Amino acid sequence: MLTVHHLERSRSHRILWLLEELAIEYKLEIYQRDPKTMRAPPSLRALHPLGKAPLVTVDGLVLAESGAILEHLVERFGEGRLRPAAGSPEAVQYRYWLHYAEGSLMPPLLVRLITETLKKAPAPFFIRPLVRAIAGKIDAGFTSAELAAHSGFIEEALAKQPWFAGAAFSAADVQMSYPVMALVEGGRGGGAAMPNASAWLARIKARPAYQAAELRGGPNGSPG
Ligand SMILES: N[C@@H](CCC(=O)N[C@@H](CS)C(=O)NCC(=O)O)C(=O)O
Repeated sequence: MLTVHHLERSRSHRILWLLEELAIEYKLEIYQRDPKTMRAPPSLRALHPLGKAPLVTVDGLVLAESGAILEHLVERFGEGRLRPAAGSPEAVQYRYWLHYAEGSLMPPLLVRLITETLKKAPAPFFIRPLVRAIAGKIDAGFTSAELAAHSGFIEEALAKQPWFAGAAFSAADVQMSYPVMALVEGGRGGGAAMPNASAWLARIKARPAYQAAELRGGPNGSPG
């Protein structure tokens, strides 16, 4: 039996969604975030030393890292679905976006989450302006320009084709869903309009499998 260890409102929605797309049966274990810190519960550490979601147990293995899990599940259960044919130009794009989501796009999004948290964090009144100034400097010197560049890059990619790997929906779209939602719906892209990414988000949310994953695992999206 395949088990998905799913943390509420997290990246692990992607795994549920992929399995719904493939119509593969799975057992679902749902974990709640700590209401104060929003961190995962320690029980996830019993499965994997880093204690992060998603985790999947299958064939006697514990799998971590969402892109690696998606690739493994598509290879193991996909029977050719949700990935371009090996050796095709689309397969190159597919691999690129599968890695780009966590490797390039998530880091500046995480920095933005930290600077936003710092700006709102309770602090003694005499320290507050300093904390805000430091967070503002990080954003001005790094985060804002990085996220604007990523937003433009994604807009350009989706202007050429409806899905990240080309004309067909694939697991690369599943992997890109979490950071693109943070950029567009979380307002972390700097406020510039992203019509192509917004239209793509509407297309993914209209998919029955996306909706089925939300019915089983709860609403998608980052908690912060
Ligand atoms: N790059 C990893 C990131 C895993 C990760 O950071 N997961 C978050 C959920 S969105 C988590 O478990 N956060 C809770 C915590 O770190 O305590 C992946 O894509 O699987």
